[in-house]
Amino acid sequence: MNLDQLKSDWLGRIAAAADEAALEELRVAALGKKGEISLKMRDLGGMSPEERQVAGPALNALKDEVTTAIAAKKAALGDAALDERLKAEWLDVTLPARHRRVGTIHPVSQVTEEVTAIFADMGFAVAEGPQIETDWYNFDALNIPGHHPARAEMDTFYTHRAPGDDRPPHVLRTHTSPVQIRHMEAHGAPVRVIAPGRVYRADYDQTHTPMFHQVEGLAIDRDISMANLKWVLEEFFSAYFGTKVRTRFRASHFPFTEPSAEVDIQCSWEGGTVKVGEGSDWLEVLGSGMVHPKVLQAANVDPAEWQGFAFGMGIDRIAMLKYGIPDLRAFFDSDLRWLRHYGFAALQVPAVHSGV
Ligand code: 2U9
Repeated sequence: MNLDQLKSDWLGRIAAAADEAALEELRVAALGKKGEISLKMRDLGGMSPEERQVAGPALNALKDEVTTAIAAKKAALGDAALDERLKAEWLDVTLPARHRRVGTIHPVSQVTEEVTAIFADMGFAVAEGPQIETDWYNFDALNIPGHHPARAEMDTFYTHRAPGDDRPPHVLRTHTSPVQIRHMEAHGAPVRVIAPGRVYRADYDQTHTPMFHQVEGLAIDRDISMANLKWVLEEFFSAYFGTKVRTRFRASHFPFTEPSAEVDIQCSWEGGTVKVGEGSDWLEVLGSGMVHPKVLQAANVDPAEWQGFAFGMGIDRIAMLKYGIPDLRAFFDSDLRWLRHYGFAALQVPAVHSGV
């Protein structure tokens, strides 16, 4: 047998293999169980020892060479296939990214976060409740009985009742006060909560929208006074506006507080713009007072043991003041240009109010 011929035959066929499948076929044909080289190895058994001594090592060397050539060809075919893929599948990472519009945080959301963080710092938790209320929670519990002019003044939205359904109608809450009644009913005293959220009044002009946002606060304990109220409010406004803000209390009247006070903050008017925390003018921003004993009673809190203050202010209003937004109605127009201009980035920026 001519091993040199056999070797150059196989090496030539291996070198010419077009792909990995063809190469595998060659491997089986040469080295498989019934492969040409394997069969020749089997023939060694029929040889004389002298013949075998010559043919054995020569056949083994041939087998090794063919095995090595197949492995080398396999690696070369793999490299070539990878080169082909790399050529076909390239990606230009320097191309500009596809433009994506990013949303903004609405000023009302931003300010609600700021207000919540400042009051949280003073130990106030956030309470929430339904926006559709019974007239008991919205009015009666707050010492606003059926005949009280405040019910008419508030321009309340009433839900529709089918003819014959004589249950009292529900209302869209006109303030967040019912939240605090529910909170006292559920948890009793002492209390330290704020209630931010949407409220509804049938009113629409340059300074009123039928839906707006309030934050109310309630602190009930054994010895809470108007002095605590004044400190908390000055602390709040100073943190919110980022400068020392003085407050002025004017006697007022609300059904749910006694005594009651409207609160003004110090400001200046120059060139048609208002600046908070400086000057000698005053701007009304808030209503407040000591919670009326009848209101505590309605919420099952004993007014002989507990007392405290409450306050309420418009979130939209203080957002306009801090961020110089001129028209309230634009808040709820969903105009993208307005939202991009007055909206906030969703990044958590370290600040007094952000808790970072
Ligand atoms: C309970 C008891 C009393 C909340 C209060 C005001 C005064 C007030 C207005 C501010 C501007 C509403 O958004 S606004 O129009 N609010 O003047 N709110 S005292 O009194 C409460 C609340 C809850 C249980």
